[in-house]
Amino acid sequence: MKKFIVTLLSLMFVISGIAFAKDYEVNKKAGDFDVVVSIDKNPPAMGKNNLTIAIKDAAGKSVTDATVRVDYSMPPMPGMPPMNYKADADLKDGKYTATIDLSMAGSWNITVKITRDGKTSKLKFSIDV
Ligand SMILES: [Cu+2]
Repeated sequence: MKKFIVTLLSLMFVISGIAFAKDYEVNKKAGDFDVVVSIDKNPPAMGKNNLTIAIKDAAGKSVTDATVRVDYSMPPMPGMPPMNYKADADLKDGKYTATIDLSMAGSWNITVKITRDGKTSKLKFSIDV
């Protein structure tokens, strides 16, 4: 009986582990683009978080010829100056990837800037760390 409970518990652990492993996902428009931003930590955590940014144009075609940058910032708090960082995204397997390093717990504002043909479109969201 004890063995059965242990098996059951470890099985539950595995199942919840799988449910937890799903990326944090933001699905939004940036200008005419449909953008899906996935973060490999869910919820996003202090330290390094890897972002994958999938971009589609109005026709539903993957965009791979853009320049993508991620700006991330924390608004000023008492005793802390405003923090602003940027990360350039690289194209990998048809998607853009960037790593952000969150140095502090709290609310962070993320802006994804997509530049193509001299025009920049932005997408904004915030995360709680
Ligand atoms: Cu802060």
